[in-house]
Amino acid sequence: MNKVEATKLKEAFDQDGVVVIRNLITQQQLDEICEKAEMLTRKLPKRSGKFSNVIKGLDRMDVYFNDLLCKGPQVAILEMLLGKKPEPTTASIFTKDKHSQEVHPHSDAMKGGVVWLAIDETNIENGCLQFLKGSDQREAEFVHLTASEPNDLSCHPDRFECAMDPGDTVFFRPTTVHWSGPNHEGSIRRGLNFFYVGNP
Ligand SMILES: O=C(O)CCC(=O)C(=O)O
Repeated sequence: MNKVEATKLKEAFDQDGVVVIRNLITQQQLDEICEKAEMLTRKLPKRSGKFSNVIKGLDRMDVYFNDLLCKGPQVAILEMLLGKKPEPTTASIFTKDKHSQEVHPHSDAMKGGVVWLAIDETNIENGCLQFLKGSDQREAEFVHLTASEPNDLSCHPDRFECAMDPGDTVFFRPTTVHWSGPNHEGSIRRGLNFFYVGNP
């Protein structure tokens, strides 16, 4: 990314609290990430119920994910966007292959940044991420939202539907309201999520 592109990206991030970079990670890297994640998650006991499709702490289970969290290509970009060094918290995988696995509108934390890497193609049909642009600058208005309670923001004028191809990566402030709807298709929709919110 050259200086002009970086400046434009930072301007968009400062205005909207969310930006997408297309094709940040190659298919070869994605295949490696998938293989490592599958090896780890296969060993874990099966869970059921709300958010059992989310596996946090991959960085503590395997040094590969810790390296990715601390030294992956997203880190320098996030540093440029935030204007300071990101403080790594955890890496998680969000798998969605069922209608019921929707995540309602919420914010994650008060400071830092979040990076979400698309492993599979994601669109409105299989429950892509959606955002309210600029909501990070209106925290008080959205403070009541929680991921476990439905709140219909589908007609909100600032809604941004974040359809992505594998390797595309979205950067957002934890206070930018976001959610993901049901997976109507049943096709697998995985995202690797890197939190940089310090010690929340
Ligand atoms: O991957 C998803 O569906 C939701 C991700 C999310 O809500 C988050 O990163 O806080």
